[in-house]
Amino acid sequence: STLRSTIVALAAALAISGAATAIPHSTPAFAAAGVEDGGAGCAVPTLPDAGSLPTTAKLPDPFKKLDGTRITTTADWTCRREEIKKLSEKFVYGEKPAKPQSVTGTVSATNITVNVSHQGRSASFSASLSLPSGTGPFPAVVVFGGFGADTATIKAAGAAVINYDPYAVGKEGTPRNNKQGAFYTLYGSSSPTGLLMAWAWGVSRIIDVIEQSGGSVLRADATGVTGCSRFGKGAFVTGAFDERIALSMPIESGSAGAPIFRGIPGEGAQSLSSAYGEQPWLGDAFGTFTSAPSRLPVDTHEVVAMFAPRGLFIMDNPHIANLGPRSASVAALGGAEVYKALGAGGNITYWSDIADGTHCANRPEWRDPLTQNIRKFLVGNGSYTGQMRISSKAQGRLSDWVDWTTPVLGNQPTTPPTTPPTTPPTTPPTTPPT
Ligand code: MCU
Repeated sequence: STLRSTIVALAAALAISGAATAIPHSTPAFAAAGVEDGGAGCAVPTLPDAGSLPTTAKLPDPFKKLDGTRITTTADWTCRREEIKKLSEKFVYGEKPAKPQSVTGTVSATNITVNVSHQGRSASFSASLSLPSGTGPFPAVVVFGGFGADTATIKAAGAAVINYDPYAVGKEGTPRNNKQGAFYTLYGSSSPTGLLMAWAWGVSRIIDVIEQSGGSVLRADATGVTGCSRFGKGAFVTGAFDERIALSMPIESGSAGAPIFRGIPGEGAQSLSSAYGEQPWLGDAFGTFTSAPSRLPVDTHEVVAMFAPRGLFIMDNPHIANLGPRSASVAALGGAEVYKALGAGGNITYWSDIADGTHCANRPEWRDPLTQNIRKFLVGNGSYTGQMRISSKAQGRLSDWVDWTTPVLGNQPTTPPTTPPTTPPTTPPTTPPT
């Protein structure tokens, strides 16, 4: 189609212009920003009311601002991203509060403790830490829950593993009007914010503690996040909403994770009402959209875009339609258009080309891209180029879902990090296992 060839032509043009500003491969191509939300200062217009949203069968245009005009420069992305953030907080996940009044804690070689307090309410949680071999300070990957992530490969690639128990921050099994866990201790058990965003907030507070710890054990500028299934949903939301996270690796996340909401009913994935009702993962406000996702003013391709230009490696399982892998591939392809427009098309990978259909299995196909992504975005010694490795079993077609084209953005720098990226360690990487 015309649209498809336009996108291809634009992508080619961008690939050429991108080559002129090549970044040395010995440093991460794009360091994470030093702040959780670089667009916090943007003046976002009033958001629409839930009751007045039009039905839009196709995916919203990620480049189109709330005022109806499209962004024209890469610098414009910061405030457009903030609009997407606010829309997805209001209609999908619930609000993520900024850093509370007090965050304190410790980082030892084996443990991280976090104490938070806000307006007279306090809570604490901790996470065990497992260091790789070699000499620190190390990058670290926050691993949600105890399954599905290949922690051996993460450590062999040179990153520490932070074992995060999301249930300490947001418990499952509670009704929406009596949510529990550290987040809800601070913000109230009837907070409309869902568990995924509560979990995301908890990871952000761990990063606060790492930042404040003096940097002898862990590097604050090299944090990753991963998890499988419900914890893949958590890893997806966590990485999207904290720009300090340099690499996010959601695995088989399913409905309420990466898949476009609009594609889930047609694909026969876990229904939106099932995902909304099973656990309070999504925010309370999502309740009015479970049977009308085409009224959402935002979809997950734009949540994917919120990661840009940071590292994103989405792992998915094409053998289980309930996970919505076709809809997840559309989210990745749609979000990748924003990566390309920012000149960072090589920073996103979607990989569902795997043999074993077992949910959350340890997969040989992902070992190499996992290692490569960790080296590039966390350790700082890699030169991996991201790819769309979509299984023929569950291939979404972006052209079925979009009626917008990808703009050529003016050549302003992308959101500059507030602090210069740290010089990567000069020690050679440890030899990977064979
Ligand atoms: C894919 O994630 C979920 C799924 O949404 C749930 O319906 C099911 O109960 O659990 C999956 C999961 O977390 O498996 C470990």
